[in-house]
Amino acid sequence: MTGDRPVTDDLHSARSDFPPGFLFGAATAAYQIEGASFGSAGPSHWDSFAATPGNVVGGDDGSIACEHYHRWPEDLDLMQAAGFDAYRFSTSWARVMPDGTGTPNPEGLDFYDRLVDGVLERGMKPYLTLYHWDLPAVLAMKGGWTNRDIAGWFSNYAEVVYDRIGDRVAATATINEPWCVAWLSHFVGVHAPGLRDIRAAAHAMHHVLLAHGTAMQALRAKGAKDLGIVLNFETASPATDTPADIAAAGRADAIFNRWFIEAMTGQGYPQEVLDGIGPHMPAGWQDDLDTIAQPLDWLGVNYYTRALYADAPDMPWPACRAIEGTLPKTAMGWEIRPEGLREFLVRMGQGPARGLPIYVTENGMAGDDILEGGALHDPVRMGFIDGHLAAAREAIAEGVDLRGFFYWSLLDNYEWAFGYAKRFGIVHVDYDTQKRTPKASYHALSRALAR
Ligand code: IFM
Repeated sequence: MTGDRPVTDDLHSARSDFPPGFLFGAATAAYQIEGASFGSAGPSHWDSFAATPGNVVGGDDGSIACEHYHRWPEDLDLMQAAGFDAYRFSTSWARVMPDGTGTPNPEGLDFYDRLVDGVLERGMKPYLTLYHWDLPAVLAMKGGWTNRDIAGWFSNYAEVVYDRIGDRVAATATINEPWCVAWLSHFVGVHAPGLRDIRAAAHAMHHVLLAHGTAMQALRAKGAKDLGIVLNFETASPATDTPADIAAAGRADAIFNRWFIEAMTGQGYPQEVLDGIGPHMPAGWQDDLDTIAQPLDWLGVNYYTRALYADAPDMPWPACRAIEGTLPKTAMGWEIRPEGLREFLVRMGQGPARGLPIYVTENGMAGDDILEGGALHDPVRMGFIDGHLAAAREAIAEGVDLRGFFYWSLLDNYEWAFGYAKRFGIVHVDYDTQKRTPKASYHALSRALAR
């Protein structure tokens, strides 16, 4: 068992346990599934990051991935057959605009046009994310997210995508997981562009929000509706109840869970983070706070796990050391703690996102999945899903305006620095043959959606 629930063949939750109109979906992202080598896409900074020895397990890249670029009808058929209501996907900036700016790639726009129509034809709602990390390499060479010009580059790209498919998508998120775009990629250094530089990180932490706000303004000016953003949240627990560890967890919480939502909802940046990165911020950042605080129509919450932090006075700011926890873990080594989902939904719904519809835009786990006799039994994932659906129901019972739940991910796919070594899908992908095999969790979810 896991996810704090006993495992049976069926999930405990059913569609009928959720409010009428609640959306169930699955999520993917362009670079992780499409195959970046198809359709005249330009190179992205993930291609160059992956081509650099030591960055990605096995040196894997997204050039072929799940070949969704060609196999999307089969993948959407799987979604439809499971009874999903919505498909969350991303457009690739490098596919749409190989040069980052300027003339779009007609093959790229045609692909997303067909995809959106395919989602609609199958009776599902398309949920678009404009940026899920495939920054055109040419823009990375100009400093990428550390360059203030990215606000204009991004909003031009957003307008191009809107002009082509904006009339048919149910909702649009500007950016997926700005914490990963900025902090994980420029401070921790494990995602492209792989920097470990507090000044670059501070600039990216600000510019990712400036780009969001600028694109929101540009899209609104075109009449776009249902605009939001997808943030990832991770519980930051103190390793002990000492004041020092509690303060360390507070710093981690401010970086991960407060910086983005507080700025976007007009509260400015948390002082706990400015204490560290303030001296490295771009000049005049205060003047951008109004642009950043554009009204949102909805908030996407991605939740996977929690982390434990101890004070580390021997280290520079933020002087936190991650401590291994003792809860059951996924194949990523991430602790399984469904109550964290309820906590974040309530924290957002009763706090900065009060009054906004909220979606769980990602939740899922990587498992040690093995195909046996053409089938894949993944009871741990079923327990994980069950536990998190129960947490979502509890949040709704506490008054959170939760409108939907997207499982991450539909397919096993390219898990960034882990290459193809981690499998999050409810559908198994054989990367040699591209054969898709629905896992037991897919079938269990499908039965739950029919009940
Ligand atoms: O695969 C990623 C996804 O791209 C963004 N959210 C977390 C997932 C699992 O690591």
